[in-house]
Amino acid sequence: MDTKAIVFDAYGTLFDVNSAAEKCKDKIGDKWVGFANFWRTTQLEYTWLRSLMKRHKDFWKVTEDSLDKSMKVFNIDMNMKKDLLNLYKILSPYPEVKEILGKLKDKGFKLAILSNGTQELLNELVKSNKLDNLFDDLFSIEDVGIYKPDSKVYDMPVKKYKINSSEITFLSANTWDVSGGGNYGYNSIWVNRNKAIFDNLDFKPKNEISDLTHLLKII
Ligand code: LAC
Repeated sequence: MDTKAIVFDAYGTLFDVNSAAEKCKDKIGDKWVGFANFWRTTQLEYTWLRSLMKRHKDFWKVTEDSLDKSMKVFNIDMNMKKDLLNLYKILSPYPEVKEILGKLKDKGFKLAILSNGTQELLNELVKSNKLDNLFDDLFSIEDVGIYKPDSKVYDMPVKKYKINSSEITFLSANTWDVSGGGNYGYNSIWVNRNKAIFDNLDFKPKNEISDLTHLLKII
């Protein structure tokens, strides 16, 4: 495998998207998991629908719009909206992330994030978690104005680093994003943290890992 750059999805792959709702679970109650999953699914649906409708709105506004609907569906006190949004800006990374990124950097790999998030959101996520010195680039889809899995998004690191798509190892926990990057030509690896089932979208990753620690053995 001739990897020149390792590119990571952000939400769900490096950062735990459920951690905002989890931090409010005392107030939300047992339904917090269902609510968190519904919020995430709605948020992603809005990105795909807006791309297809050519009605782009940035990821922060989409996150707020999808939260608003999810709070209504799950009958959650609207006074919590601000707290949930503020927590979404500082989502926690998964436990192994910092150590593994440090080891990959020491091995000399170029490291980047490629995400639906705005530049401001990505900056805040890495800064608040003290990961900002580990990345060469934080690529935001705002630079191309359309969401994943449009190929313009996956083009960004290829153009910047002037390398072939197959020289990029791309990691995502989101099955559709693994397929998007894989169909584009990346060496796409699925971070299957929750023993999920893969999609049928004309791409199967050669590698599936349960968390980032396994990446060190295959890269
Ligand atoms: C992202 C979403 C897809 O970070 O997780 O782009």
